[in-house]
Amino acid sequence: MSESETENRIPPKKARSRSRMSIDDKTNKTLKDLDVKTPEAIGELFAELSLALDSERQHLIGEGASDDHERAQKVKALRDRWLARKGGQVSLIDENWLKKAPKELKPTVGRAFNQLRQQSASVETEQLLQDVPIRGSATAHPETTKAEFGVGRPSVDITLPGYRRPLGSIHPVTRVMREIEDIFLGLGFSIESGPEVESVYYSFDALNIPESHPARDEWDTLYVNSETVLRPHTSPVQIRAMKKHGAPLYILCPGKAYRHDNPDSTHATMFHQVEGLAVDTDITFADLKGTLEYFAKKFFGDKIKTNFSPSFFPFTEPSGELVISCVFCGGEGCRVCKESGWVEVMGCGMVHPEVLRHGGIDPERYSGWAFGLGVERFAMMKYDINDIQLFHQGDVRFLEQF
Ligand code: FA5
Repeated sequence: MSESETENRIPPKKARSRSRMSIDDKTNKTLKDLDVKTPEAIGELFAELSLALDSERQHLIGEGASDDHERAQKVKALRDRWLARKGGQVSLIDENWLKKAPKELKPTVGRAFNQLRQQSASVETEQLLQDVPIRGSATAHPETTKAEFGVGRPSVDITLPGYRRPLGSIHPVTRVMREIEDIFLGLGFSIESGPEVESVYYSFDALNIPESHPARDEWDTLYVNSETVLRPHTSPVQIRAMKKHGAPLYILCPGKAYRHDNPDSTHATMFHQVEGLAVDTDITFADLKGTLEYFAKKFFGDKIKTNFSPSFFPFTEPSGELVISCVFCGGEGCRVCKESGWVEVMGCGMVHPEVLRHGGIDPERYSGWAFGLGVERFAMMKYDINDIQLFHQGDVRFLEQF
């Protein structure tokens, strides 16, 4: 290796220290300070500047901006860094390098400077605004944004959350009805349904309530004509199911019922009932008690105590009411349970032999139990709601709580 080759490979001391300087350091010095004396060294120096300009511009484009405001700020910062009249890189080069260049190097510096000035047009505000994208913008290229909306107008931001349609929720009555169904489905019962516009025969006569019977008044309802009514309870489904399936039979009949009751906090003219019916050989009142006690504990919780009080329904004999310890006071006594500690929750009893006969089932061979409960009243106890009317008013503020 010759000496001259060695000299070429090791840069002079000043050149070495120059290579460690930042661009700003260099543009604040003269070519003389930088020990730049040859056209090659000038070429290298401007090449370095050109590279810096391009990489800073590319960096900004790659980084993008989160919105128009940020883009305008970033664009201005880069533009000013290179093109500001006072202190911009181009202006400093003009002042420190070109104007102070030795005569013999001026043409070389001038040419290189002109090239850099042309290149620096790429950091002019208008140009940069086109090139720097807004992150997440639906517009693939900011050029399109400019063409479509004009510079400065916001483009579509696909990162913004969309408009959500509010999701509905299951109505508390439906929720409670399904909960009751689930408990009985688990016991092997199946679901049965019947018409809401029902014949007088199925609503009353077949249930052992002849026309002259005073109990018809109790279930006074809306008559469509003399033969047809809006059913006042779900019990007609019992007869229809017995006729359809025969015995043995274990069914649950959820559905609407209608009565000519004055609306108040516990009465509605339309409400929901769930009817239960079990018909088999050797069915006794003990089966009824055991099943309803199991159901009440499943629905209201294990702490609930159950009891039965005598009652009357024309279609059951004997008849009763399932009574549970008050869910509000735990049996201590409160306004809801009228200080008794107990509340009646559903009518029930052993299916009357006449009713089995109307259903085409031999009462000598089969026996059965039945119950009927009001779903709204169960929901009121479950969710501590004090007005039945709330269920039917469709107020979203009430319904969205479930
Ligand atoms: C009956 O409707 C019987 N069919 C129940 C039955 C079936 C007994 C099978 C025996 C064997 P009752 O009229 O008590 O019974 O009504 C049953 C339940 O419906 C009541 O406990 C109550 O929770 C509810 N209910 C009655 N009327 C209304 C009303 N106007 N608004 C809201 N719920 C009501």
